[in-house]
Amino acid sequence: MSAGLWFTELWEKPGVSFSLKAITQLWREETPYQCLEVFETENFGTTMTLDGVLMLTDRDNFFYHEMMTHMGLFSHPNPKRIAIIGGGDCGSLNEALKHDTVQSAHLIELDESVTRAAERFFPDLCARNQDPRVSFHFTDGIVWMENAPAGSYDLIIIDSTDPVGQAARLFGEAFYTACYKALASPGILAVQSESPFLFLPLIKSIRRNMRSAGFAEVLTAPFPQPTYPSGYFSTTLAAKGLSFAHFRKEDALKKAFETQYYNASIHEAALIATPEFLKGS
Ligand code: SPD
Repeated sequence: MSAGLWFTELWEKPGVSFSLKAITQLWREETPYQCLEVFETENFGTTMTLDGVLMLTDRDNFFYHEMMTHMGLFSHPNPKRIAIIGGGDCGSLNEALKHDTVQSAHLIELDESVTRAAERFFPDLCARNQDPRVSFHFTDGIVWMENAPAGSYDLIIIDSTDPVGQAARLFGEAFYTACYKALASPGILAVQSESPFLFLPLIKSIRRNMRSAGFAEVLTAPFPQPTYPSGYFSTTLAAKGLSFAHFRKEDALKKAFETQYYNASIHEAALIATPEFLKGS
């Protein structure tokens, strides 16, 4: 044990916790939706938590945001119109806007306070917020997708919190059906699908729900995420009118922007190197 200020995220089920040594608490706000806190930590930089659950740290958010965005963007032949549901910290938005093909990016976040805090404490993630391709919509993402014109997006990214409370609906068949309709063909839905090690039944239900919603192909790509429970996370993608086997490998190989984790080989590996325990779901 060691003294000082620690942030601890505790999960009664499956009985795990994760802690980061903090230097100071920079912000605490009861928003209309949740408790938003920002800490300066000893080794992971600035960290945002929502209702006691870690959302991102300066140091390791690149794994998550790069895999949540570039897998889908390089799997689509010409992704122009994208929507991000959640993702108010703007990390996924920042990555997606690195793609020149993107002509419009709608960020639909329920809690505006998350974006305001990100602008203040995570300026790097918000570096592209003034890009003319971006529009912010602080409203319910489920209602937004239910009302979206058919075929209006090429890629929808669900950068949500965990499937607890209201957010659980973002993992259900009804929502995926609304996304399916809002997607053009070809079109891709990319969702955060939690830890394959701790929450495999959830991943199976996500994949099942995607298929029931009409998506022909589903791909789960695991990746490291040191500060999420188990240190292992995943994104699950669903395809409408395309196959994940044919991603834009050449474009990924000569991408005109830097990444810290994603590259063409990581992408290819996700297609061919499925861990045994993830197969068959
Ligand atoms: N267990 C936490 C999972 C949170 C996933 N979303 C993080 C938001 C980062 N943009």
